Parts: sequence; C-alpha cells; structure tokens
Amino acid sequence: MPIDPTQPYDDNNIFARILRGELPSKTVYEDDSALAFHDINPLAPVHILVIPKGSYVSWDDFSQKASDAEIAGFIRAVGKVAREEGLVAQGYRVLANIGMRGGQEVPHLHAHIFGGEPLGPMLA
Ligand code: DGP
Repeated sequence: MPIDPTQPYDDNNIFARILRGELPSKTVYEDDSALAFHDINPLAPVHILVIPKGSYVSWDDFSQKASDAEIAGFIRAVGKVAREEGLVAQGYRVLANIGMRGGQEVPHLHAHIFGGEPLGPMLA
C-alpha cells in the first residue's frame, strides 16, 4: 500500500527498526550517514537498498530538510555501494519511489540499486 509522503515520520517504520537493530537485515555497507542492505524481495540479481540514517519520509522530505552533509553522504554512499558491488563497468540503476503514484511503500527514504543483468525500462 503506497504511503502518503506528506505524513509525519513514523519512528516504527521497518527501516527505522532496521537502523535501530531491532530487525535483521543483510547489511552490505554502513557509514555515519547511510546504511545499505539487500532488498528482502529482490527484483534483479543485485537489488540493494540505501537509506540515510536521518529520519526522512521521502526524497521530497530529505531534499528539503536534510543538511548538505547528509545529502552528500547519502549520494556518495549510493555510488560507493555500486562500486563495491562491481556494478559500474556493466551499468546499473538507481531509483527512488516517492509517494502514492511513485509506489513508495516504506516511509523512510530509500534508493534502490539494481544491477547484475540488463534491466528493462522500469523496475520496482
Ligand atoms: P518501495 O516500494 O520503494 O517503498 O520499496 C520498498 C522495498 O523495501 C521493497 O522492494 C521491499 C523492501 N522491504 C520491505 N520490507 C523489508 C524488510 O523488512 N527488509 C528488507 N531488507 N527489505 C524490505
């Protein structure tokens, strides 16, 4: 069920609970500003989610309220994960769903990284 991206941040959303260590995840990368882990329902051979550690509902929320350092940290983390997964030479996709028409289901900003095979026009 897609979320309303204008809702207040829900401290008990799944990714907030993963960040607090209350739920398990297959972590592939972590630094001060971001956490990356395998998607529970992969849509490509490589399907990783990267989330900022700050409490932001969506890309819209993040782009308005996050500090420049948080934004830079998140973007750099996405690039670093893709490099570390060996995706750069063959290419990959970064995607963020936002709100109802975007099909966003988890109300904590996340970037999907897809790779490992030729990708069709849309994923997620
Ligand atoms: P989106 O539609 O952009 O909000 O995508 C949410 C993604 O999150 C979806 O691909 C499945 C994934 N997901 C949902 N719950 C969990 C979870 O508990 N663990 C992990 N690793 N991924 C999850």
